[in-house]
Amino acid sequence: MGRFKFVHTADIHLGSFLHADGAESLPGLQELCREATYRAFENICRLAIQNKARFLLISGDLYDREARSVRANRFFADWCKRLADEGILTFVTAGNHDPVREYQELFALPQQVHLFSADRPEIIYISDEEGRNIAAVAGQSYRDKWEKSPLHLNYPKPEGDIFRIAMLHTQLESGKSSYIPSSAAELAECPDFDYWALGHIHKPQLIRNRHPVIAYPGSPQGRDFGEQDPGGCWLIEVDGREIVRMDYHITSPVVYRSLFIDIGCPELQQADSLDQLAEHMLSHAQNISDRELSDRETGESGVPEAYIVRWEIGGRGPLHYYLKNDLQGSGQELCRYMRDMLGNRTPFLWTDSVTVRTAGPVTDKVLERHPALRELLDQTVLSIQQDASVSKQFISQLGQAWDPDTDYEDRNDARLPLDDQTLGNIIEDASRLLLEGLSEGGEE
Ligand SMILES: [Mn+2]
Repeated sequence: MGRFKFVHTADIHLGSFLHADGAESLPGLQELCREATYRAFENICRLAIQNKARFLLISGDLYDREARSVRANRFFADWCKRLADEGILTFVTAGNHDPVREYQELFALPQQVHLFSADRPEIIYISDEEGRNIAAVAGQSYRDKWEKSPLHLNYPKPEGDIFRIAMLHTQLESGKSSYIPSSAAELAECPDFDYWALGHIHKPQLIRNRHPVIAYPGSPQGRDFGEQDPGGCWLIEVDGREIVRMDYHITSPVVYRSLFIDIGCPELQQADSLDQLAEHMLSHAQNISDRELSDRETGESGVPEAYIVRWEIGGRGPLHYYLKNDLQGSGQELCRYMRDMLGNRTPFLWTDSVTVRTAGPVTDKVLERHPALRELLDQTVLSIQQDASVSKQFISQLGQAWDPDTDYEDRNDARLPLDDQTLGNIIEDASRLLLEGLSEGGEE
């Protein structure tokens, strides 16, 4: 029985540019935003080499339609050669962002690389140094940006008592999915495979931790605030038909993070200037990156190198009176200050934006004095959150700018995505304005 290691990645979107507001003012950051997906892939290849992996699996979306470039092709070809020199095979299935119809490698790839066909399912056998088969990998590529048929149902059945892998780029949604309809239960029941190497969902997830194991590696480098977890890949060790070890390794040089500061927290309750708020933000930033670094036991050396941070200042407290006359201006000034203070440390932390959405403590007093008003307000908020028809009516009144369909793949860039958190913020702002209006009208 064979003992070997392999690496599983997907959704690299090689060549994509990371977005960070104001990055153009800092050449080092702009460079990092341009290089991050390349660096993440390089970290994956180095991990495979260091651990003497037998092969690397890329389960779709190696490239991104918009970002595909001569450089991305060259970079991939170069790394495939280095992997091949180390005896490491590379298996690629094309996904919805790099379907075979648009797929073209501009540089020759070594024969140790296999791109699965879109015409039919294939199965490839992998042998050890003595020529004995140790594993089989089944897969099929997307031909077009949508793949509505369950390709995996036609995967050939592997032969022999060896480790059997199926690669699949799927949303893991049964029914009418445009990205290979399938379900976790269906994959788990399939007796033909020991490991489902999935791709498409950008968040790392171990869907099933017992035989057959089902896992998404996630995107090795997030590209915006919708992808806040540090990304990486799976390093898996197999003995015969069993996975004996499975570790997630962080590979992303850049991590996106939303941070919330509550002006009602004990440290800020007595604050009497915006300096104290700025200081509080600085110490918060320090704690975040320190904690992240110490937790990162399986991270590759040198990652993450940078955090791109979006701050939200909220809650109720006296600091509101220092902010309220110019909420937007306060946010911009705090943003400028944080960029100046945090740009020169390692890992460095870049402030993308600061949004101020605070309320004065007076609103609490209004509510205390009018329990019926509190109840009415609470009821209204609850019914918007829980009653689908009320929620729909409320959203329709917000106007055409908002798009409640927040599916990552089919997003309409001309409209603003209205996710649950944004909707919650709008409701909170409306409640605050209502209460402030009441208190200014003599209620205090
Ligand atoms: Mn995809």
